[in-house]
Amino acid sequence: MSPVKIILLGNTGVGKTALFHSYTDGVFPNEHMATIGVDFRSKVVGDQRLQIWDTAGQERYRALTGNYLRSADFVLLVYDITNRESFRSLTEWIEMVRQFVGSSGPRWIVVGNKADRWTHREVSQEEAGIFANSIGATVWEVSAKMGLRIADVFESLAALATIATAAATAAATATAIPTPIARIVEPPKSQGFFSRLC
Ligand SMILES: Nc1nc2c(ncn2[C@@H]2O[C@H](COP(=O)(O)OP(=O)(O)O)[C@@H](O)[C@H]2O)c(=O)[nH]1
Ligand SMILES: [Mg+2]
Repeated sequence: MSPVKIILLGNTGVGKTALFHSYTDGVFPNEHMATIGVDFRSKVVGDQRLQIWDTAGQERYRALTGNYLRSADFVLLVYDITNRESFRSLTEWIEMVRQFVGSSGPRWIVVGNKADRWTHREVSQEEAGIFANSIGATVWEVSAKMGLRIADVFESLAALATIATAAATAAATATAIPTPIARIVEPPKSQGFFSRLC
């Protein structure tokens, strides 16, 4: 089965690399590790293999990131709940993706990171919900640092991918059925084998 391709996008410093390591290694990286270009890891969840791509938010890497967007199944739009600018930038990230993939783009998931710092919150859950709704996305508040809801986010994507695969298989089967049925119900020809026996 082909992997479910998931790409993390968002401004530098929102915690994409921390989310990536928190989920794939189960540890929160102690030091800020500058991401160069892109990095990916795979993880098996149930019957799905997730391929998760971490990207650098710097302007100069955006063109590079674009090459990885066309085959993405899901884009995680990551912002920092304590940084309004990172939330505001999500519309620019969406625009950037659309430039590469057009309107038939990937499914969006809005992820507000650093929920452990909720006392410094600059983005309310309500506005994040309204924004996510406007782009047909689900929304999560997580903390890479505390490991809060990180696995839930990725497992929900595996579940969505399983549903999508089942729906695609059902659709393919449904279109394959009419031909044999049409042959079975076809009335026997009068000049056939049986009519000659009589
Ligand atoms: N308090 C808190 N800090 C975080 C969290 N996730 C990441 N950070 C910190 O935010 C900074 C930027 O994280 P990084 O993963 O490098 O961000 P990236 O540029 O989006 O990849 C680092 O100092 C991280 O330790 C979190 O959930 N809570
Ligand atoms: Mg990074």
